[in-house]
Amino acid sequence: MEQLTLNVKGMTCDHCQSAVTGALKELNGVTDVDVKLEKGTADVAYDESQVSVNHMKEAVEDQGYDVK
Ligand SMILES: [Cu+2]
Repeated sequence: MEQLTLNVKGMTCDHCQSAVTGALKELNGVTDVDVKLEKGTADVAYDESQVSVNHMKEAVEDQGYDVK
């Protein structure tokens, strides 16, 4: 199991927070997500054999946010 923090740009409210959380939790291999609205971060625990970092970035970008 791996852990990383994505920097997510553009989240402004609770809706954004749940959109990002939901997009990440939908991915196979993602086991835990903690999105911090004020900090603009998403802490993700995941199984690296099932999901890649690029996959996570794409999922968040598909919701309309930028990932650094
Ligand atoms: Cu919002």
